[in-house]
Amino acid sequence: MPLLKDARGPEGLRLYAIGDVHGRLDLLRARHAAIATDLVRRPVRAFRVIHLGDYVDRGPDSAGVIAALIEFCRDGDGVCLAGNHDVWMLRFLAKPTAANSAWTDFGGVETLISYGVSPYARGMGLRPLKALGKDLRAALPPEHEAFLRGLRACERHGDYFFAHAGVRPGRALERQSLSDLTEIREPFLSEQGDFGAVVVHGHTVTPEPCVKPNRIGIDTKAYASGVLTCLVLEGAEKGWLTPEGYAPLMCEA
Ligand SMILES: [Mn+2]
Repeated sequence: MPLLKDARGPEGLRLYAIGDVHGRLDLLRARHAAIATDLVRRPVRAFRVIHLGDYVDRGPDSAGVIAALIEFCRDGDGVCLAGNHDVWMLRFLAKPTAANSAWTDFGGVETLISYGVSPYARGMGLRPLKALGKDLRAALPPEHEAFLRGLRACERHGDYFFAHAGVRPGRALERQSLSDLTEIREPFLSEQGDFGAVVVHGHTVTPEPCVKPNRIGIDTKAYASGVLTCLVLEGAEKGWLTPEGYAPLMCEA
């Protein structure tokens, strides 16, 4: 399987991959607008916008992000992969107990607020998890829950494999587990070998996109940095969507 410098996507299909959004509706909207502009400037037969997961938590408007993604993906040109935060939210919804408190501990509080649920007791700590779960259940529109349940674990196009966190080295791409696809860091990040495709992922924050011969990481911590990275792949071409437009990726990898 080719490494990045020789990797190719399917002919005639432009792939846009967007990193971890984490409640930043403003940045997601700007990215979608930039894609629309790019498609006018550089028309293409077909395109697909692959969102790499972690739509909720940390940033201010998770509810708005989910509503925008539902709308954006309606016409079939967009797809949304599952991130660990999205999975955690669903688990909390199903069972709001200490076993699933990773969600409220790592940014879920902001998501609750975005759905109009107040997470704190007056001047005190978090309200009981059970009560939060009940209020979230009441506040969450059914189509938002259906969106979260419908997230895909991964997607492959040509020589590229897309997943939120990465893959387990040594295991076939078709046999990866949901927990690895949505949560893995090591030994994926240090692996220098060929995964069977170039893996495009988010989840692990880097100040700049991380371009390696066997993977591209594009989580640039949008919720805090304001930079929501968008990778563009088309045939043998690789590049970025910058505020100024399309910029080719110089690739020695
Ligand atoms: Mn993540």
